[in-house]
Amino acid sequence: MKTSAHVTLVSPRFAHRPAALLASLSIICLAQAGNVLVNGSFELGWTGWDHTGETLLHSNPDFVPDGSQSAYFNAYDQMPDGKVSQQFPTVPGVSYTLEFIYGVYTPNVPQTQQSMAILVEGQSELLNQLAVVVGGRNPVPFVAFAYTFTADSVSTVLSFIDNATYQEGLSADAIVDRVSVSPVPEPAESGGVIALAALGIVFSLRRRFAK
Ligand SMILES: [Ca+2]
Repeated sequence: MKTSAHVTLVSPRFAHRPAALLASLSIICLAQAGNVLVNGSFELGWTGWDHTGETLLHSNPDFVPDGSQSAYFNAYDQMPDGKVSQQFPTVPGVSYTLEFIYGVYTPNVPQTQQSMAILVEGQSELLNQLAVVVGGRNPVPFVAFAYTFTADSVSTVLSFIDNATYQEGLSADAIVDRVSVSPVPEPAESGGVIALAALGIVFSLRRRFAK
């Protein structure tokens, strides 16, 4: 199973690094252009998503890193058993980038670490990772995560599963937003860039020999 991951802190450390934030957002925007998920930012409620356990939609701007709604896990100190899933079409053999924002609101116990299980299943299990963050408040320290997986069927299911214990879930709520799954650009597309570069070299050589 070939997977990779990177995380990007969205706030608040980017506050003094606007260029880094811009670069990060540019990458995310490019990836979201080919998003195969429906309603990845939960702006249409649960449309496209299945949800079980302690999950709800939140519209308080403090808990919404993208748009006007987010998926909220384990509110009101309930058992952290929430699961949010979406089934989406895939092309076997094609690699996809999964991106999302995850944060934990800890009003009383800052610095509490929590994790969310990330599961991607086609015919086989394609991705099984724990996204780990440190909670906080004012603002919630949201983190952008990215993983890649390669599809093995025409239909794939992505699931976010609250991984907190009951004790960890007390006074700590998880938030997921801006979820996207986008195909990784084919080599042919990057090949076009290489071809353009080669044309430039040929043009340059012609000019030199023409003198
Ligand atoms: Ca949203």
